[in-house]
Amino acid sequence: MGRDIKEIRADFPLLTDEVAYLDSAATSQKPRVVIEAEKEFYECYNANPLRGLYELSVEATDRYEEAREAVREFIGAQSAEEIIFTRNATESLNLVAYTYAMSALKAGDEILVTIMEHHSNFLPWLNAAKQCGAKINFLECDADGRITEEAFRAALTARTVLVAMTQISNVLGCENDIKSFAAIAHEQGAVFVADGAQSVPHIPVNVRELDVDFLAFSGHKMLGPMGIGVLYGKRELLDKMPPFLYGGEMIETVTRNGATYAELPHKFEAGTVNAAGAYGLSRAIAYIRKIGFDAIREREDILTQYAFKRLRENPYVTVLGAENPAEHHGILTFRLEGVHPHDVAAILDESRICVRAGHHCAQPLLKHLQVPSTTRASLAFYNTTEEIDRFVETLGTVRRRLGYAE
Ligand code: 7TS
Repeated sequence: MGRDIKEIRADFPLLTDEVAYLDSAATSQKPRVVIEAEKEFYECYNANPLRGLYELSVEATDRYEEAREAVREFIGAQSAEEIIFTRNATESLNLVAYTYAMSALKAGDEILVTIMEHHSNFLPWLNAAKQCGAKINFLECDADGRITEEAFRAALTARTVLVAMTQISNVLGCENDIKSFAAIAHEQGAVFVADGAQSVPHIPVNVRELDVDFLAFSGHKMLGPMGIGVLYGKRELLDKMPPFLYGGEMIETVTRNGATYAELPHKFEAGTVNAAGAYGLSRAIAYIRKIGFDAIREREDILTQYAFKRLRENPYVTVLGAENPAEHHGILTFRLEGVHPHDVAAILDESRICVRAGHHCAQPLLKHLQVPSTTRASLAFYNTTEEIDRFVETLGTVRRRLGYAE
């Protein structure tokens, strides 16, 4: 990384020595340039975008559309019309479920999801399947999160209409080979929906290279503001899909008993949009680009390796997933023998160490792995080995504090 970690941390107002923030998989911290971008939008460009003909509204529109172009370039989409702004990955996935899936599914059709999906990439499909009389099939993984090509081929049937799969698991940190799975799904004529919520912030994701039909992700996990998310969709699919939400800004003409709808992407962006959020996201993308994915990956790998090594010093800690730290993308989900994860998180919180405890919105996976609930530390490039030391050392006191001999 070209820049010193101290300098990088100074870009993030909340990253002080007091707090050890180890919950970036839930939401990342924000650099000052992103926080200020939202303020700048409201101070300098605020008007309702896409509506007014006056200069200020045109400027607001320009900032919004520039952000769309920044996202397009970032994920390698062919055209900006394939980038739909939503609130978050959850809304992006629901958009596809309510529009594409509900129009395409017939009774007896099948949707294939993996067992490791976040509830946001499972419940929209379950709901669509129930509404249409379709069936959900599960693709199971092993304890390391691995899914083989053979298992995938075996789970696909002639009736599989759609496959939904995360690129990186928010619990195990493992990466699915989206490119291969999407190609196999296409051979069978199924549409492939990738959940990029945990991958887009950490690895380069190119939708044309992966050849996915849809990709969903959230701005807030990739240094951007909360309340802005993205759905990428292939133009030929988006064109055929009915609108998701109805109202202002998504129409061409409206009569007493009908309407024609706006062109892409506006067909899917009903009501006043989150232009300040989009502007903030474009600044987040610029920040990530400046640091570079090579440097991000290198640093996150070093930190993950270090955290693994230190956690292994504690004989009561079991880390879920692969043995190899490089397969974790900064995600360390663990159990501390004899202690409820909520107690682990509460004790760590007394020392201002932020981790997540519970089921991580992936209950089917925890059930499959036969793990009741866990604690998760998730790292980003801005973390330090000192924070990891503080975390591991405090974790080392938890059992004694709860009355165990060691
Ligand atoms: N998909 C994955 C893989 C996720 O990890 C999350 C959020 C979502 C979808 C939903 O994102 P949202 O921005 O729409 O909420 N994951 C987590 C997590 O692991 N801890 O808190 C939120």
